[in-house]
Amino acid sequence: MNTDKQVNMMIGLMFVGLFGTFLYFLFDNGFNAFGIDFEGREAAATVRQEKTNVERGAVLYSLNCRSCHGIMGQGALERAGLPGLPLNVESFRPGGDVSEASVAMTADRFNGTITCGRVGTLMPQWSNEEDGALNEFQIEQLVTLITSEFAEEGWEHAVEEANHADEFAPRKHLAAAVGPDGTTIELNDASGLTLGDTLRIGGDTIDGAYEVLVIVSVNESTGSVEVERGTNGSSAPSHEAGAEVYRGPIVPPDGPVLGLPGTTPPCGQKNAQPIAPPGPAVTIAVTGDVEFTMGDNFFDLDGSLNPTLEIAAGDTVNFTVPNNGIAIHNLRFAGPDGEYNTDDDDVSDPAVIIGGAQGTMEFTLPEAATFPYQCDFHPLEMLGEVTVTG
Ligand code: HEC
Ligand SMILES: [Cu+2]
Repeated sequence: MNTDKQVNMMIGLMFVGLFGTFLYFLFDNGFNAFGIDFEGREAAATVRQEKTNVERGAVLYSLNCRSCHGIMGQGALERAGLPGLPLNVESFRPGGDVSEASVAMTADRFNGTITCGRVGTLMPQWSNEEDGALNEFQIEQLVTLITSEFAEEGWEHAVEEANHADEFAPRKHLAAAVGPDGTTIELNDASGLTLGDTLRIGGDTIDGAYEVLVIVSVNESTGSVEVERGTNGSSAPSHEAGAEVYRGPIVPPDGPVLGLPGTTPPCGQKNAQPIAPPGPAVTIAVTGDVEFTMGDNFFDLDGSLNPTLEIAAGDTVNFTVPNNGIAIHNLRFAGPDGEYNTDDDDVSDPAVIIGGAQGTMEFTLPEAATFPYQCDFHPLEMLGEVTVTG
């Protein structure tokens, strides 16, 4: 080999080496060129870590939180009467017009709420340091489930966990279809059922609504089970043959409310204050454009809390309902039938108003009536009456 050839080869090898280093640099740091978007090693590791945390958060959620916040994390939107607020909410996670700053604030606040609980509500403290069941990493995983860009996958995982926990062994399914009014369901196997317990049909996926049924009587030899339909805040649609039947959802505890007077609330918080206005509610006649403010947790019309609203029959009232609080609220009129969640309800638009946002509701009723109003998320604290005068 002559010297020229050797030099050329050296130069060649040097280029190969440099190019290799360059490729490794790209691999390590990521690049976005020629229509190729490669994340880089570190970014990929961060994504993996976050997805793992979301998944762990979903498992923890299913074990500890779904009794109050629902199988799908949608609280009272999922099933009337669930005491927990919706946590599976788009405005809690990045995307759309939700800024990173607002997600960071949500994450911070929720970390505090989960750690210390919320005085005056059923939300307990979870931190080990406050005698709760979770350590700080687990609390962070739950916050990540709610506020991650991968939250949707996380909530799907939470539903799978719940379904797995609630399925019978061996599994049960409807042996025949049942309509909305049917009070007997036919099961492939009716063994091992307890009178008074609940069953669930539906909710196999995150998009599926579900019904909760109470077991009234069981005929094990035929597989027929007499049930009460559409209980626990659910409604009763028809179900197809083959639909899986799960154990009913875990019942939320009805107490204790955190930090009642005479107890020591966690994290040095103040005791819960009674928020119901003293004495009978004030009656206020409203007409035209009305600002009906919501706080944590009360309605407020010009300084009167949870007032009785008097409206003339046939009059149109345009309510604006700003949420000046931090928790989610809404406004729902039961309508002339006096029952919530029926066709004649009026509900604010949007039906979930987050802190700082506002909703609207137009109301007209041609005839006289008296019925209650409430916030779906705080039905024991945010409630009052509407009198439509003829
Ligand atoms: C005993 C019922 C109950 C359980 C169990 C429960 N929560 Fe709650 N949680 C509530 C209630 C009630 C509220 C709403 C308080 C209010 O009205 O402001 C709440 C509020 C919250 C909030 C604040 C939401 C907001 O918009 O301000 C977060 C976050 C939360 N819970 C997370 C969790 C997590 C995570 C778990 C499981 C580790 C859990 N909760 C278990 C009842 C519960
Ligand atoms: Cu409310």
